[in-house]
Amino acid sequence: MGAPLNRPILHDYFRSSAAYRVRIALNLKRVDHETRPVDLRDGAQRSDAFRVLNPQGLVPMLELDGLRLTQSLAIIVYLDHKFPEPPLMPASPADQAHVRAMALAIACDIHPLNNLRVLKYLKGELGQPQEAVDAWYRHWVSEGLTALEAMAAPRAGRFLFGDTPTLADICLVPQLYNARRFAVPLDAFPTLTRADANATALDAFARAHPDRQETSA
Ligand SMILES: N[C@@H](CCC(=O)N[C@@H](CS)C(=O)NCC(=O)O)C(=O)O
Repeated sequence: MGAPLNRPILHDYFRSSAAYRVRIALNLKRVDHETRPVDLRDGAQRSDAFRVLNPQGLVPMLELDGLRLTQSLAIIVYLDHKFPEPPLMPASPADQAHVRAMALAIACDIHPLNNLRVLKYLKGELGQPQEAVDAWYRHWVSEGLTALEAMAAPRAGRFLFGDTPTLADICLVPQLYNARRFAVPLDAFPTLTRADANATALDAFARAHPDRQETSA
């Protein structure tokens, strides 16, 4: 049976950190939704059927309000407008710029360099050994997190900015999950690991964890 009319549909992959961000936001906003897994290991994201939904061939993709929303940050900003509580951004434009800068430091400057298709290209077409691919991953994550630690530290509280979770924490938690999978040392990032620990203690973040998804394997 199909989803009830107007029930949002998240096209998701349990280990995708961009999809993980959207799962967190949907949970924080308490948006009831259906999940449709797209198995990136099988290349399902590149199928013609999926490219009709997202021409980029990437997850996440959210069907909501008759829209086909793509790009995790665009999706989350849309959710934040449509479901204002709890807000994912601080009130003042200056604080918003700071939170957005931290989120973008992850989503634009760390994550794209380490995406599945980038790592596969390094190993496949460019013939790099697995150790080189792992070194590439760790290099860009460590460099990016070092900058993020310096950005966040002066104004962090329990979370990356202040004492409530924002868009920046929504990007941080999946990125640190990934960093741990690739054994990136995190000792030099006390602000980031504190925010991560406080966020993952929240039910909305915990339920979005890859190991808690039905299709995780
Ligand atoms: N900037 C995009 C990134 C989306 C993205 O890279 N998704 C990855 C999973 S985290 C994906 O679908 N990869 C498929 C592939 O590399 O073939 C967003 O934030 O939504």
